[in-house]
Amino acid sequence: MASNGAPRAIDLRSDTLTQPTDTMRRAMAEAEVGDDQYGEDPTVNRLEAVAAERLGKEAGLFVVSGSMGNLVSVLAWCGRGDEAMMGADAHLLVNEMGAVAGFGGVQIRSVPNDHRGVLDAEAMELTISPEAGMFPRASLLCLENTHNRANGAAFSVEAMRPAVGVARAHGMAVHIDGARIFNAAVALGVPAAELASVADSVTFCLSKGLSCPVGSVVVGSAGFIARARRVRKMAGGGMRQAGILAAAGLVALDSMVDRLADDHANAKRLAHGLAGLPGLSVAEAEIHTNIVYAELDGDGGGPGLAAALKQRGVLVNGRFNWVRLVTRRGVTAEDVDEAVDVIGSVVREAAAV
Ligand code: TLP
Repeated sequence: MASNGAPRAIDLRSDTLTQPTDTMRRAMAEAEVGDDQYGEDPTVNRLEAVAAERLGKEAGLFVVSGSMGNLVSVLAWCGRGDEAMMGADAHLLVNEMGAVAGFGGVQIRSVPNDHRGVLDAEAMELTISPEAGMFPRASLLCLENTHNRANGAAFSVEAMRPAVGVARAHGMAVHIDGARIFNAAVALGVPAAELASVADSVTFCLSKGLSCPVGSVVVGSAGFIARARRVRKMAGGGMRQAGILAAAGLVALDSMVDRLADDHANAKRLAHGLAGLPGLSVAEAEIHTNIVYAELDGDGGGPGLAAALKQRGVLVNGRFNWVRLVTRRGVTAEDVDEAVDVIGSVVREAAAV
């Protein structure tokens, strides 16, 4: 039961729904704080330093969200009219309100990515314009690791190398939207710093599987972070006694990374359960982190299935012909089994009519 007496929903809409832990709440209450815009919040300063160290970079910048981290990164690398190249399914392109164009005059140049989120390096090569008077300048490549729209695909350094190689050959900087880079690191069994090593900058989120209430961190060289800090201020993202929030981030980096493996095991369990159901396709063998897409036969059934499941207490996101299910702290293996039972009964009923 939920606290209001209603039956508890199994909420698989996103890992952004994680609640802060008791340890986080205590750390937040006790955090030593100061005015971050004077560089005087010791807890923010510590979080930025720890995050940079974990990702193998010189410096870090605490921002309110993953979207803001990507925005300040792109604007710190690109001038107005420059191109930021990325896959057609990139979160930065599809889900971030066109912010880099809206605020920074940056043109997004999309290149095809396959269903695993892998960029077509040949298409990149053909898309990058020569350095001549009438073409936009391709300044930045943005990768996404894990890839949200590709069943949370995790990319090793080897998997990122072809696209990065093209970018480097053309003098482009490389940014990773690593909202879930720690999921990638855990799934691949490598340090996050190894994955970050191919890039000049990385944004990662504290407020998803890592369970913080708010926040992301951008990391990169000291010079890049100084530019990003100015853009953050321009975007209204300067903070004051933000150590209250950063304190949760320190707890997350210290103690919430390894447990992401539980979410990955639950996602595999979920994909296995869904793969046997009629009318749904799930790429079971491709689930390595915490995101599962189930495609419906036919067109446009995603929102209808999400609405039918909501009636039965299972919350998922549905668009077009798919539903997305995300595992996270607070969703147990039993919840997964129950959700599969509910989804099974709904799709079987639909198949029977
Ligand atoms: N993703 C959210 C929604 O916006 C879709 C989710 O529920 O998955 N990069 C990636 C790869 C993301 O998945 C997200 C959030 C972000 C950036 C933006 O992070 P926030 O929500 O903190 O701005």
